[in-house]
Amino acid sequence: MSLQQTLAIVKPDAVRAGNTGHIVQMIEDAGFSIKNMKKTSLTKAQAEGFYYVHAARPFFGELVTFMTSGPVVLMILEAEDAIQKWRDLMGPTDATKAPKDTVRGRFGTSIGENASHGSDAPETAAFETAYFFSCFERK
Ligand code: 3AN
Repeated sequence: MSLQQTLAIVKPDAVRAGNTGHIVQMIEDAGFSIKNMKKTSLTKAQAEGFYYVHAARPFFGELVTFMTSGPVVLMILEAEDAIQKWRDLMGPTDATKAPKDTVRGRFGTSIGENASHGSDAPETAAFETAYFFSCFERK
């Protein structure tokens, strides 16, 4: 497996609760290199575009409302097998079922408010990193 990049988001629930620093520490302790990081607030259009694959899902409106409810922290993480490695560190989507040593297990509260996002495949990682960062910001 070669070096990969993936997009990580600290979601509004975790930023609001003051958990950004704890999550960044978990990321660094796990050996990821943080290639870039920025705090921003997503517009409705940005959130809808980011989650376009879920547009037909019943929870889409709720997801967009939540993702625009406060600031997020966006990061490009780099590591060997970064996509799977970050998903393993986050834990499963439903935070109530996530092990307590994962990001979602520690800081999430439900399936919707689950503290973090991570790309799920090389194609989505390419789309998602480029959605928020230019090629010059990914070196
Ligand atoms: P993951 O982020 O673990 O890859 P996806 O891609 O299935 O999960 O879902 C995208 C996001 O949509 C999740 N992070 C979660 O916050 C939200 N979500 C998924 N399922 C539900 C649901 N049943 N109700 C509310 N929000 C959901």
